[in-house]
Amino acid sequence: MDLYYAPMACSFACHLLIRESSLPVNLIPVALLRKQLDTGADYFSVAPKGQVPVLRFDDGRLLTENSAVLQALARHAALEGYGGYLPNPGTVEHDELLEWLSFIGTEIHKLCLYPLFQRDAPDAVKEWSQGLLAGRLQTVADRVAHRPFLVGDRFSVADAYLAWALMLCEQSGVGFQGAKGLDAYWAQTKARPAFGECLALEGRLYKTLA
Ligand SMILES: N[C@@H](CCC(=O)N[C@@H](CS)C(=O)NCC(=O)O)C(=O)O
Repeated sequence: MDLYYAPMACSFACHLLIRESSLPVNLIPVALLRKQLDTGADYFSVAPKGQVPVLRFDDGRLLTENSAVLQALARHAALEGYGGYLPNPGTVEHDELLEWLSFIGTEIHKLCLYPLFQRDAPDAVKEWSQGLLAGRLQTVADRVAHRPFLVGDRFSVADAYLAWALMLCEQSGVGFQGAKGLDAYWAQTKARPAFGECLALEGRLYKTLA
């Protein structure tokens, strides 16, 4: 399997899950602004949406959309003996996992962070999306204020997606917009060895590719 990813982009969540689970996946960096691979190939020729993440299975099938890719990676990790990143369908935890993936994907990622970091977004749009971010971050903070994980009792794909969003807020200087209750959760997420490895690798790559 191949994962197309871009440094510090939302594909960080997939990269993190791959390192957490030791799933053997080739990581293929994309220069997202130029829509180019390091071979010089046009990224649109691989991925018509021009976005990351994209997962390519060994039979050539492509899967896009972070929530779908994260769940597919977690299912493959379980088949390889590294389960637990995705609760079983039909359980309360699975319902809650879908709820949080959707909240992070739509409310935090696309509503707030995407416009905030789009170079061509008008300043008024950036201000508006930053204004909304505080409330969205407070919603996740309320959830994790007294628990180590978003869902159930172990790190899941929802925590991987949230880890990316919080990492971007912190690294960019946007911060947590006054959201209260994230400190313990964020400290233990950042302390995960796989998180540190992803951040170091993507931080280096960002300087050359972005
Ligand atoms: N709906 C997609 C959105 C993915 C997305 O926004 N990816 C961003 C990076 S965080 C991207 O590829 N941006 C480049 C672009 O939109 O042209 C998903 O959930 O995976």
